[in-house]
Amino acid sequence: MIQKEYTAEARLAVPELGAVTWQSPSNIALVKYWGKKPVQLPANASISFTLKNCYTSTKLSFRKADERSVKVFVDGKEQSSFLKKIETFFKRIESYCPYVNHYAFEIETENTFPHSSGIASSASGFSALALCVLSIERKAARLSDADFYRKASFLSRLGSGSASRSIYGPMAVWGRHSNYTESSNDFSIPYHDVHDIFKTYQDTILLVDKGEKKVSSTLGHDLMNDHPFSANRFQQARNHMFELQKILKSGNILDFNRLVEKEALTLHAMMMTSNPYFMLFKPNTLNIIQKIWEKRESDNIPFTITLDAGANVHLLYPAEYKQPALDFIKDELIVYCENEQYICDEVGNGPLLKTQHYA
Ligand code: 2P0
Repeated sequence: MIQKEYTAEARLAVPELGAVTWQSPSNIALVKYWGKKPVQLPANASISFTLKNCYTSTKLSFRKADERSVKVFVDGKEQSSFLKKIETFFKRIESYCPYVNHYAFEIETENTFPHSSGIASSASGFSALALCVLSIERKAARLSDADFYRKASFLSRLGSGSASRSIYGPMAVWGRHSNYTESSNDFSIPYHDVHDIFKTYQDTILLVDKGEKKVSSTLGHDLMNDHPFSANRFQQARNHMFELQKILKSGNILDFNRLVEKEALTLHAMMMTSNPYFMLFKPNTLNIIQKIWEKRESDNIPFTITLDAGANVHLLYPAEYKQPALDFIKDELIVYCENEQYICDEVGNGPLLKTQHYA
């Protein structure tokens, strides 16, 4: 279904040429999106921390042309391997942004985090690209800021579901949930009803395995369609969204830890029990989790782990525990990280417009 409110006029006076650069962050889900319906609609609502240091910078240059063409440069080198996903994105958005059919595009993109590090680059990458594309429309259509970000989230979702959440900081909710006013399956909304402690949260990402994933997230989502536990899982996620709302407001870290870890382990349990089953955990994923749980017990530090669709462990904690956390990582966890690598990140405020010019 084409939704009229997201559709630009076909005869919009968009610029002849120009270039725009956006910086957009990755995010880490606390209640996970795992399972979807066509096109890019979530089976359950999800909520995430927007990150600060892990981001994609994308410059989109455009010049009017008879038909669309796209070139992609990653770290300055032309890369055709991303073209298929990007073309699918343009195909999905062309009914909402008809002007994309009449430009020659050049996309220059780079990430602050290492390539193939297992950090979700589709979230930062597609949100940055969607923001660039929509910037072409913004002036001509006189979009308000609120409408601009909402449509950017809508378009990002069509590139990658989790990308819709990267548009807003410090937290974002994607998917309709009766307890979250104005939440929608079509786009994310910013979430601010959060105790100050959670606004200081650190996310240190322990890189266990930087290799290419054996099973893509898109396939993992598909496997939820015939999953024997899917109905229970989606109900659990809905309940978790309800419970987390109260926890975020109250600042109860112990309840936060229990819920966030249950979500992470359930995500991977779904993978291990789908048909065909698969496992993204590595031995060092478990080694790290065990060590963190022991440390939490012995030193009474409120560490929490969460996981994305991969082997890396996200260690979450309030900023006041940064030094003990970094000491602990250096002393005890780094041995389990590939090439001793980890990334220090924290909750951030969302995308930034870096440059723009139009003619
Ligand atoms: C999430 N993940 O909520 C979940 C948890 C990974 C684990 O969304 O097919 O790249 O592009 O919509 O968004 C990763 O899946 O999937 C993901 P598509 P996406 O962040």
